[in-house]
Amino acid sequence: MSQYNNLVFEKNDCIGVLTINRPKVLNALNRETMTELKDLVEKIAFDKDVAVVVITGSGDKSFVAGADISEMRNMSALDAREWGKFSQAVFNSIENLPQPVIAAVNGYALGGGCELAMSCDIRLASEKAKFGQPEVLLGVVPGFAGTQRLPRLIGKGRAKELLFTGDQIGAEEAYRLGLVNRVVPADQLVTVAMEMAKKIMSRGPVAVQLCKAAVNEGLDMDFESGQAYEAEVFGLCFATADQKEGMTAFVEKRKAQFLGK
Ligand code: CO8
Repeated sequence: MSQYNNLVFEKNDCIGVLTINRPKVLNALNRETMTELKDLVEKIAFDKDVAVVVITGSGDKSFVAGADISEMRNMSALDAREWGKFSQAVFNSIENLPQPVIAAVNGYALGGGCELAMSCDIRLASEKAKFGQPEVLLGVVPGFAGTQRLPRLIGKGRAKELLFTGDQIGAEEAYRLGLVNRVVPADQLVTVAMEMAKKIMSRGPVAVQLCKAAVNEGLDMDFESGQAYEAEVFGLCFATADQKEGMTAFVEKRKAQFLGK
């Protein structure tokens, strides 16, 4: 599946590793990359050989240093609006992939890079990673849902400080704010991401996907509707082989062998 100019996608024992690959511009997202990302994510959604996705950036300096400023600078207002809408939809499709998605943030995650990381389910940061929404330094606002996902992740006040100042923060500060799940030494980032992916894969795969759906859908609902949705999903689990296997294995004091159905 690596027919892309700006993406590399490799499958490793049902872990799909997606690398944004424009290292000369610190993996900045241009239209071609975003279009490739849309295509690849659509394929991954239906790929039964991909149980977990890891997204990272090429090279040791940057995850993604934002949208491509050179390409964007001369856009008309209407083009910029369409570019923003298109990219928001691509990031939504990542957030809503059935499979869990781990961002392995190996360096700069600025602007669209921070927004890409936030559309993933879990963020692991190298100790060298830097996060920020520097759009106001360029005279614009975040356009790939940063004004929406950042406050939902770290709270309104802290998000506003980052959005208004455009300051970059290091990995430890990002961890303190709740923007990342874990900070790991740079040379262990991919290993830790793969270990986490393997651990998630060893759990009931249908249950993991339904957990993701319940959290994502539920957060867009009022609490009672979210609970009702959870009850439906909980019931649905009892129509799966994985539920029978998981509970039987517990009673029989053995490790469950899930089939993912
Ligand atoms: N776009 C295009 N090129 C970039 C970008 C980028 N976002 N980031 C880096 N590059 C390029 C540089 O121009 C440079 O190219 P060249 O070698 O040809 O001069 C190369 O990558 C290496 O970068 P630097 O020499 O600048 O490397 P440094 O180590 O000195 O600095 C930084 C690294 C701090 C990451 C610096 O490159 C930087 O500040 N980059 C821009 C970060 C930024 O502002 N990102 C936000 C962009 S805006 C955005 O993402 C959201 C916009 C919303 C879109 C809404 C739809 C319309």
